[in-house]
Amino acid sequence: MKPAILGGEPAFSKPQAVGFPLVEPDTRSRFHALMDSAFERNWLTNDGPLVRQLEQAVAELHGVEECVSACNATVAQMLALRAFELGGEVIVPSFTFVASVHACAWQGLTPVFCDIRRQDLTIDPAMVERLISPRTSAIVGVHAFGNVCDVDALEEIRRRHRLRLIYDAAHAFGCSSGSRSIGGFGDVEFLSFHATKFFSTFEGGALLTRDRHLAQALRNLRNFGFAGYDNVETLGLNGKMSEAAAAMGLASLPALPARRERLASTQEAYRRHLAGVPGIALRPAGVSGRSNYHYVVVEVDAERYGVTRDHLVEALWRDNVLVRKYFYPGCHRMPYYASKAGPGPAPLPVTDEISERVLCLSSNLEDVEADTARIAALLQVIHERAEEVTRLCTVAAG
Ligand code: T4K
Repeated sequence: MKPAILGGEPAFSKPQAVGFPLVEPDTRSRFHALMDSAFERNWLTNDGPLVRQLEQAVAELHGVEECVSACNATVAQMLALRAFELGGEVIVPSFTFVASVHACAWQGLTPVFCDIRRQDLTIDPAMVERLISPRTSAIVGVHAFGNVCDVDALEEIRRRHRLRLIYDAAHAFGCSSGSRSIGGFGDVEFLSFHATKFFSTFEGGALLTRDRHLAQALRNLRNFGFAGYDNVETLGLNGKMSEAAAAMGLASLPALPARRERLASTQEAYRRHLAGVPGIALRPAGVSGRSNYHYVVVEVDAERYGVTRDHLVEALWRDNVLVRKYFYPGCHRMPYYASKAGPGPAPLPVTDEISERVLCLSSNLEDVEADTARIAALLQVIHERAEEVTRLCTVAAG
């Protein structure tokens, strides 16, 4: 096999994406039937029956009392932060999708960046403790790649310091910590139903909580702050999910168990095929408990592998393997946050190191066994011809 960067034909004729929508033939027909029902009712949004049905299904799936849907996870997080009327500082990991931090900044809160733990890439409770100041009002933990945070340690810190605790569960649909499902941890957790997620409603998200009063406040906030007709009690926004989005969700739900199984076997196949490639380590999924196996995360040890993570990404893209550098750079290194006045964040050595080394592999493969073998073979040849690959990448970069 000759990688495309060395002059070979691309290993894949079609792009192999990291995230991908789940649209089985049955999903389409269910979606169309549900949309027909919405058209017949002539009810397309504003807390419609499909939205309610989806909320109930997602709540039951996670064993939690309340599910409040939203138009996406970013807005869901903003609603949660607003519901608690937070001010001051929020402790948030830098190693996350930038939305987790932006949602805080949009609420006028100051994000205080925290490092992650090497073993599961989730927020480091020991450092959270050190970052708490008199201005701290909340902690946002991120269940990165479906690994659930150290919820017990964070709960203990939150109680002792009387803080709010919010979990970004954008990656963690159906995941657990031991035998405890996500959904009931902290004050509230929020999911993303973006098209590239394990479970999708095109765009969408939801807040899960055990607190009935909080759920009602969130429902009011997502509907412009209305508490009944003509009665605006709070500064709300439009965070509603449409019936079309809910129809997509309801149509997709039955396919989830098979999707999870397929993703689990994809991880397993990658593990087997990548085992012999020097300097490439598949990060374990489900460190905390049950996983949805949606993200296949690989760590590149450039010294042993011979090619840097960035050059590897460049080479794989030439072969139509559209791997992604989730999450690079750490949010604290993004120009918007790095340019903020002030002393700057505390050193975040694990975030800095990990964000230079990880990448997510394609998991939308037609033939799991053959395609993971082909991607692993590409990685092996790129390693064997490291010098040439590096030279060609460097030349291309100018
Ligand atoms: N917190 C965390 C930890 C998150 O990861 C995210 C979002 C959020 C919060 C916020 O959630 P939302 O507000 O979005 O609900 C993507 C997603 O847009 C974003 O939702 C996701 N995380 C993030 C990790 O990935 P991009 O800019 O990298 O996506 P994009 O357009 O490059 O697509 C990724 C791959 O998926 C491509 O290779 C193409 C493929 N794809 C994409 C779409 C949209 C498809 O095959 N079909 C599609 O329809 O951000």
